[in-house]
Amino acid sequence: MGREPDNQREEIAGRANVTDTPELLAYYDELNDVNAGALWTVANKIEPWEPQSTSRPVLWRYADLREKVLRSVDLVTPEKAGRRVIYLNNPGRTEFSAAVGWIYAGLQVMHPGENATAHRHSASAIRFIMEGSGAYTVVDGHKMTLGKNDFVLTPNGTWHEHAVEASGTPCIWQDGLDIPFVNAMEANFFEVHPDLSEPVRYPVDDMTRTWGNAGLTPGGGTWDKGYSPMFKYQWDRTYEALNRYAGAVDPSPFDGHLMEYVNPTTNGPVMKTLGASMQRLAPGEATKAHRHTGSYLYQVAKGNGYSVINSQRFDWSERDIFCVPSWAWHEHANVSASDDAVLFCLNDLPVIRALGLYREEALGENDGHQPT
Ligand code: GTQ
Repeated sequence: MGREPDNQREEIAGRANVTDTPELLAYYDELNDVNAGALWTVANKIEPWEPQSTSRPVLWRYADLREKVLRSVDLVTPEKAGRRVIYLNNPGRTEFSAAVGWIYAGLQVMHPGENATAHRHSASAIRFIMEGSGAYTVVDGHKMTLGKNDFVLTPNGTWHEHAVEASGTPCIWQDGLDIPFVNAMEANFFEVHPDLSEPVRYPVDDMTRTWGNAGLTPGGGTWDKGYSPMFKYQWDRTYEALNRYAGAVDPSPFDGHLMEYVNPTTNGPVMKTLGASMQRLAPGEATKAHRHTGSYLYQVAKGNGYSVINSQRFDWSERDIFCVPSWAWHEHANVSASDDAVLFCLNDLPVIRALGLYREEALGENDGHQPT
């Protein structure tokens, strides 16, 4: 059971290299009978030389998904579904309903006048708005209007509900949660709000207006929760910040101009488990290949280009989503000669960094590009 066949032996000092014998096989059966096993039968598998992600690099084209997502509106109500979401199912991670690594993601669709009931859970969530107008989310009584490319937090333990105003249009946004991770930690609780909804208790978008003032923070303000009080990061300001940054310093050869969303009270990640960034590639810019630990789910916020992930090329355009599994080589290119390309990225870097597991490597000494 779970035993390495002989061919997983490695002829390297310090690695498991035991030849099966009838006596050993009988011994393994005896160990199995008492819920035990010999380490050398699994060692080379459970201690790989380097991370072995089972996630596949995948591109989810919006052109393929959009019509299917919209069709769910005719098939189920949000009341019956709880949340009407089509999730991204990485073929290597179907067992965990993960898009990549331990990250879940889905596309949630809501029509004007519809709402999803208030709930809270141990998992932390983000929204990234894809299309439509009139959508809003209420997080612990703070109502946030949702516009295209806005980035919104629903930290773990906060009550949240989503809706689209009757005067709005059909809306689609990406949900991203650490559900697979919290389940892996066997720590996931879920509660439906006793009233199915929470009253709005603050002025609309108050958290962004309070905490989102570049370089200025409320005097004497105290915020000691483990997540950012700025629940919504608005696209226009994000894009402006990226452009200011790009005008001030040279791009990184690996990332172009990349900025991380931060908790304004700590300058650290927005939540304890999930981080996010926005990355600008100038017209014609192509990055060099590198790889690092952590799982990454990109959404194209603007522009057209391609990424090469473990030597596989994926061509993308606005609203497409793709993943870079842990330790996969990757590089990005903007194919436009006149327009910039901007990539939103959800990741598990806060966990990787907090646990001391971050590692990074550049490809080769030459020009640093992978063969395709
Ligand atoms: O709205 O918090 O796509 O709990 C999946 C699970 C969204 C949410 C999802 C969830 C949510």
